[in-house]
Amino acid sequence: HWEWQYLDLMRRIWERGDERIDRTGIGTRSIFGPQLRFDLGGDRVPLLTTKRVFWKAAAREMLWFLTGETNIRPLLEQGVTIWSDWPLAKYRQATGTEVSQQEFEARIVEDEGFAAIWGDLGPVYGKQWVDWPTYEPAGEGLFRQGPGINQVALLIEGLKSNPGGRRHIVEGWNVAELDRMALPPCHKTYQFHVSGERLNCLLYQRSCDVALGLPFNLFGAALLTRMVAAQAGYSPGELIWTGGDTHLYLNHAELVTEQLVRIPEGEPRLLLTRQPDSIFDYRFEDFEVVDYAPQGRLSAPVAV
Ligand code: DHF
Ligand code: TMP
Repeated sequence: HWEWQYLDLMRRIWERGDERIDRTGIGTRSIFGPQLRFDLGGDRVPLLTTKRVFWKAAAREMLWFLTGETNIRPLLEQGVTIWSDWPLAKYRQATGTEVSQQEFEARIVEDEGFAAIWGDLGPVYGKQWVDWPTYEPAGEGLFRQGPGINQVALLIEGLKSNPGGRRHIVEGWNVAELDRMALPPCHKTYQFHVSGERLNCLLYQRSCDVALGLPFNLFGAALLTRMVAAQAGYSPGELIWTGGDTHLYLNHAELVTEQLVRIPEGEPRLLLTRQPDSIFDYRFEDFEVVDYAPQGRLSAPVAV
């Protein structure tokens, strides 16, 4: 079962990872540079069965990236709260108030002006993916903003016109704008590769929270690859995931201990039930996961 790769990674980090102090102050055990491989053929999807993964939130997040949106408001309108902690921390720090997460989220949804100020994550994934900023010379050593670059649209075109290309990349790491992002991108580089009729994807994730982030990131990458393949006219191939600093937070001990005694079972599948004209026209209702009967939910605190 493919999921042993995930569980083995988790065990290896927990038993043999270097203990280190991280940005959040929680502390992690960490290894550098592991890889996971998964075959997306036959509609198979890397969705963990040893705990319930909220794939619907991951799917809505991926669609949100494709809209170019960087404000958490549209996510919250759909009940997706995975990005709330970072704007909330900023708001609490700036105002010195102890607003609850629920109150903060409700205010973002109800108050557009408030959301514009406090709900934005800066130029993160969506912005870089579909509207990477450019600059044009405007004379006298000055520059003005040029038209944004839609990397995802160019990717689809490139895959169709030049299957042998070695430059099929979507990049989130805009060095010049990192300091304006709430979090610099973790799943920062997606490279695609055509092999016969099949489309492979390699995701490089510079930093990976194996217990909370990785299950979402694997599903997200699989969904993106499926949409790109469908739009460029290929069948889904292999998903290869590579991590940089790949870690478990020390306060995830309970989750790790419980998950490592569970046995993977079943083979969930992801169906794309409609073929829209463009990759930007997918709707949440176009995705269906079948044969997913995971073991119970395992929750753990997220390090902010
Ligand atoms: N920071 C850290 N420390 N780890 C992350 O995984 C992470 N992920 C981010 C932003 N910053 C991060 C964006 N993605 C959850 C999952 C993904 C995610 C953020 C949070 C999460 O809390 N998952 C829980 C609850 C899911 C839910 O209620 O929908 C889980 O049990 O999977
Ligand atoms: P860092 O920016 O200091 O590396 O912290 C980011 C943390 O968030 C780190 O634990 C990795 C985790 N993360 C994921 O694992 N997946 C994600 O998609 C995101 C956004 C973050």
